[in-house]
Amino acid sequence: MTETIFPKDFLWGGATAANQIEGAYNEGGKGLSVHDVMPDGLMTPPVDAPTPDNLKLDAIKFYDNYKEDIKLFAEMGFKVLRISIGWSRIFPNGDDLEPNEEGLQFYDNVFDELAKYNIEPLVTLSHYEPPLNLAHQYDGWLNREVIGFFERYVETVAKRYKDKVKYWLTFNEVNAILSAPQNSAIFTPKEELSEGQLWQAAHHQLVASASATKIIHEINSDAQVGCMVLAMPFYPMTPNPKDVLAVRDAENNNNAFTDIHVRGEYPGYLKRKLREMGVEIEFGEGDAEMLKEHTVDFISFSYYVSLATAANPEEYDSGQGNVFAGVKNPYLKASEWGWQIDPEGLRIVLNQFWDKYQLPLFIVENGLGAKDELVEGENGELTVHDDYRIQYMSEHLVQVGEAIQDGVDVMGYTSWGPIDLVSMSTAQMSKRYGFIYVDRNDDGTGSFARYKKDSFAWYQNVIETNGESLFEK
Ligand code: BGP
Repeated sequence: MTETIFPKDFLWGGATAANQIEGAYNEGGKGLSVHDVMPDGLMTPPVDAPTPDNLKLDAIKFYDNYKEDIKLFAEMGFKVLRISIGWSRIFPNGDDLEPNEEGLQFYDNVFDELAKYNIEPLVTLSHYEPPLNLAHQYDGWLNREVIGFFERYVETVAKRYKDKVKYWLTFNEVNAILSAPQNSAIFTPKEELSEGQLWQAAHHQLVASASATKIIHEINSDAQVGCMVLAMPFYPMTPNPKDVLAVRDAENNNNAFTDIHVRGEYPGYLKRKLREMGVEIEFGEGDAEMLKEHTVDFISFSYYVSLATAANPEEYDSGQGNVFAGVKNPYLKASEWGWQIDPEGLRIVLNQFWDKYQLPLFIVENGLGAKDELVEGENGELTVHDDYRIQYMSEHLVQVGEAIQDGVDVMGYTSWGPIDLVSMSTAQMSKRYGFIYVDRNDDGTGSFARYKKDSFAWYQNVIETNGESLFEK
């Protein structure tokens, strides 16, 4: 192939999470995870026990259909598939002493299936699905003891999959713990939590992330471990320096997490913020050394929206994201769920990360949640004409190409939900991201059959041409 903008070993693929695709919530020895009792995602508080209206209990039945689904990913030419390991499949209660062999076997099967097609797994250790028991017995990551349970889980899977998995991510969107603590098994309502408690829980995850990095590196020195943050550029509403400072403040809330993962210590602006809030983080023995000595190999992030902000945000309309909100940007259009669409924002974020850290970057989530209509195609097959999704993704990928030309080191791109899955924040099926349509509706009806959308062939062509098709007029 002639020289292309995207590097020749660029990792093209898609990204998923166990609780949003697998289903089989009580099969194979799996324990309940927090989303098994969150029938409305983040919209309403968790309930006591699984209820039939919770679409995640069956999700899209990847647990049963993984071979068929991986075959479709291979047909698109995927080089990588991001999955998460359901922690409660391996340690049903989180605090068990021994792992569940059936759960371990399931991921062995998935990795073996991927290997058949030379698809690299990219594995998230914790994607918003900690065992429910950790919420009930410990209030999740608020409790330092959970670090030890997580380490046991990480050691188990890192050993088991040593020869099958090279790329690992520790916590999905680790910075989101401040906004959506229930995803970290903290069921005390957010209104009742102090800033100090939220940052202490974040500290526990940061230490656990460094410890996971250490464990994985010790078990396999070729493995690469990345942090995963929810990335989002903020823009000032005006050139007023006060608004520009408000942007720095908003961005630093996210930057703190990458700074600690990459530089191994709390940055000055965070120390100051905590001091001014009267918060003193309790560092356990060895925490500072753990953070310092076990930094990450690369940075991965999700990117869906940018937000604007101002020194006086209450004077403007608010903008949306699934876990963060800000001021609405008058220059951007929004998705049907109100998320503002900003392809250039992706180039900006890539450049910001690269300028700050000079570490390889991996875009591990990006995509458009939209309502799709299943229609009859030219040859009588069922399909979706999702030109809106193709447009969204082309525009974003072109900006990735721009960033690469700016000199940014980008390892890969995994679009969110390459196959329709259950939404994290709203728990809907109708918020579809996939290249593959799954016949399942918000009321739970549907055959679970898979159909290729127009975007399927489009992405296949993008991968086949290593991105060059994006630039053809
Ligand atoms: C990210 C999560 C994913 C995913 C995505 C889309 O924050 O890491 O799990 O779901 O957002 O959000 P939603 O599913 O709410 O549309």
